[in-house]
This record gives sequence, structure tokens and C-alpha cells, in this order.
Amino acid sequence: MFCDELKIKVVAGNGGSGCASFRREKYVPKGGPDGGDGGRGGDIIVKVNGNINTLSHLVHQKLHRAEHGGAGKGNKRHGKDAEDLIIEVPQGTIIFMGDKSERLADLNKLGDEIKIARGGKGGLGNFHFKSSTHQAPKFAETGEPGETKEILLELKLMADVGLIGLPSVGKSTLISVISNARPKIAAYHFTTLVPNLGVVSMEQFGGSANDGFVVADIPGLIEGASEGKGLGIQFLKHVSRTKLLVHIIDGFLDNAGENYKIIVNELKKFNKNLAKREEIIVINKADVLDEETLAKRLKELKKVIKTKKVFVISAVTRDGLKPLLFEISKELDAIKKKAFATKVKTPVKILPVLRPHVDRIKFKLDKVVKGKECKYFYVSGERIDQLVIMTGISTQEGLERIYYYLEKVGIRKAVEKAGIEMGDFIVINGKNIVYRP
Ligand SMILES: Nc1nc2c(ncn2[C@@H]2O[C@H](COP(=O)(O)OP(=O)(O)OP(=O)(O)O)[C@@H](O)[C@H]2O)c(=O)[nH]1
Ligand SMILES: [Mg+2]
Repeated sequence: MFCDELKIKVVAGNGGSGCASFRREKYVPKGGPDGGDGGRGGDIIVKVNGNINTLSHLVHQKLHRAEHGGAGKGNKRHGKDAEDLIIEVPQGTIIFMGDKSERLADLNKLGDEIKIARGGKGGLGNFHFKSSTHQAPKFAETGEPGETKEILLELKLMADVGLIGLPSVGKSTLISVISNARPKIAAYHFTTLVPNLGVVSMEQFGGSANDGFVVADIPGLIEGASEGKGLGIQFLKHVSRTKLLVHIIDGFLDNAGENYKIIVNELKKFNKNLAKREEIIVINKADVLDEETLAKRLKELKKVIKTKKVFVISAVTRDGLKPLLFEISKELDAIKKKAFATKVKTPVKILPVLRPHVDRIKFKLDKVVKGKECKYFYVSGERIDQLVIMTGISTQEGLERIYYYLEKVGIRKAVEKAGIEMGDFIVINGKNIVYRP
């Protein structure tokens, strides 16, 4: 199954809870607080794997969760940090927020990776809260929740193989019989006006289920294309990113050697490197050729290419496709291996995580809701939200810590300015906190 667009939900791990405990030792009657911190929750990382071509392996799993951090323990023991969860994607995957409002990353190269959701910090153990005035805090933080996101993965198809040749040689016919692409095919020149991409699955041709590649069929080239004749060479940029060229020659036309050279000259004029790219040569339309003509075409070609192997096929009757496709697959493997060998030396680049929704402001008063007997002041902010979750308001000590923060960042003043009175509540992250002047 071919899949190039997919929405998934990622949930990073929660931090482990801090521990609230006290030292118990012989001859130490009042051991101080010794609760350790919780471990870090696992991050979610999306990473390029060069052996994957599509997003199909993710189709059946819509939710990806990293593990939670371990809880802290007595004797200041730190909870275990959780492992990160790695989601592997093909090269050329673009990551968007689920609603496509933001583009988060472009994973173009082998080894590219991005931390897409951050695991929660572990909660602090109670020994951190000891102070001169507070010798025995019974309170510890809970772990911070991991980030949750819905993301859209989109695979920008990067073709491995480019089909090139004069008009009407049968490029579109070939892509239509070897891949899932269904372009227009007709007996006139320039039937193809924009490039077509198709995915070839080698399984269909007796190869392994994991083997496959992407082919691009582009509009035909003619002599003078580099000066803008015909459809010009604007489409050559699409094949310039491919790893391998398949050059198709119409066996029905005279002068195969001359026809071959026309294309090579245009490639050279467009880009010297493109002309040097690995190439496989194919004579098409074998079904309408007698042996004598075929031998003549091969001879014409051999004059100009000498060393290269030539494949003879008929895209219409599908004769000769299997050996051609296996050769393409083999060549691609060799090219990929070579590229990988030279690439491993470069250090893996970790892309910065783009956080579109980071709230730089400390807090904001979102709304005031009038209830029957009191008013509710909704306040939000990255740190205060986190603090309410991690501290909890069920213990007096936890609550004190929150009041301290409300004072420190000016939330108390802000709600007072907005008219809060005794008996009203401040609502943070779904929790009601009694207003205290
Ligand atoms: N007899 C025969 N005809 C073929 C074969 N392959 C393609 N054709 C015919 O050649 C004509 C052109 O085929 P296309 O596949 O549209 O050629 P193209 O190279 O994509 O042409 P442009 O898009 O115009 O550059 C059509 O009429 C096809 O039916 C073949 O193997 N044998
Ligand atoms: Mg075509």
C-alpha cells in the first residue's frame, strides 16, 4: 500500500513524581527529608531512515506514546529517565502541525531528526523544599506531563529514477505499466505536460516486498530544448534530483545513435553533472521490430555508447520489463550504498525543535466568568499551568507554593485590578484556587 500523507498523535512521556520521604536511621531521631526526584519522561523523535520509502508502516498506528519517567525514591534516589521513542520516516518527509497551521520540519537528508514532543521533567523530591523555616516538608512535586501533539506527515516524493527521451518514445507508457502512475498516453508529441511520479513495487515483478523505488516521467525533450524549444528544459530540474537516469530510445525510429546524442547534448547544456549521472539505456517498441531492425538499432547505439548495457523492451506487451527493473533496483542499491558510505562521516544533525505555541508571556487573564455567588478568573501561562499540575493543590504546602508564585509574577495584582473579591476563585488549568488577598 502506498501512503504519502498521514496524521498521527504523539504523546511524550510524563516525568516521574518526586518522592516525599524522611531519613530513618538508628540514633538519628529526626532524619531530614530525603525524597529523590522523578526521572525525565521520554521524548518523541522523528528520524529519517534511508531504507524506508513510504509512510505505509505507520498507517496502522495512529497513536505513539513514549514511556513515563520513574518515580523518585527515598534516600535521594533519582527515578529512572525514560527512553525516547523514535518514529522512523523516509527521506523527504515534511512535518506539519495536525491542522497544517505550521510547518515544523523538513527532513531532507539521511540522519535528519527532530524532537517533536518533549517528555515531562521529573518532579522534585521533598529534600529540595527544605529551608530554614521549613525543616520537614511533606510535599514533593508530581512529574510534568509530556507534550502532546497531532502532527501531519507528508512525503515529498523524491524520485530515484528519471525517465528521459525524445517525445513519443513511450516514457509514459512505461511508467504506467511498472508503477501506480496513470498518465495520459497518446500518439502525438508532448502528450505529457507536467512530470508524473510513480512508485514501483518490486514485489509485483518477483522481487522482495520491501524493495521499490520512485520513478519520474517528464515531458519529452527535443533538440534545442536547452534554448527553450518544445517544452523546454524546465522539467529537467525534477530529474536532476534523481539518482539514476533511464534513457528511452524509440526502436521504430532510424538513427538510434543520433537520437541518443540529441538528448545527451541537451542534458550537458542544462547541467554538466546531470550528463554524468548513472544511466541505463532502453530500446522500446520491440514488438514492432523485426530481428534485423533491432540488430541495426543496437549497432547504431553501440557506436556512441560503447561500454554501456542496452535493454530491449516493449512497454505495450510488457516484454523485457523484469530484467530492466532488476537492473534499476541493483544500480540504485549500489548508488545508495556509495552515498551512505560517504555520508556517515558527517555528524548527525539534530534540528532545532520549532515550538510554534511557546508562550513567552508569563501569564494572561483569559476571561472572567460570573457564577451565582462568586466570580471565576481564568488565568493561563506556561509556567503557572505547569506548576499547578506538578504541585497539586490538595496539600496545604502545595497550595502555599502556588500562592507564592501568584504573588511573585503579579497574578494576584492582575486579578485584583480586574475586580476580584473575597470568595472569588482563580481558575488555572481547570483547578479552582481560592483568592487570598
Ligand atoms: N508499438 C508500441 N507502441 C508503443 C510502445 N510504448 C509506447 N508506444 C506508443 O507510443 C506512443 C507515445 O507513447 P507515450 O507513452 O505517450 O510517449 P511519451 O514518451 O510519454 O511521449 P511524450 O509525453 O509526448 O514525451 C503511444 O501511441 C503509445 O501507445 C511499445 O512498446 N510498443
Ligand atoms: Mg509522456
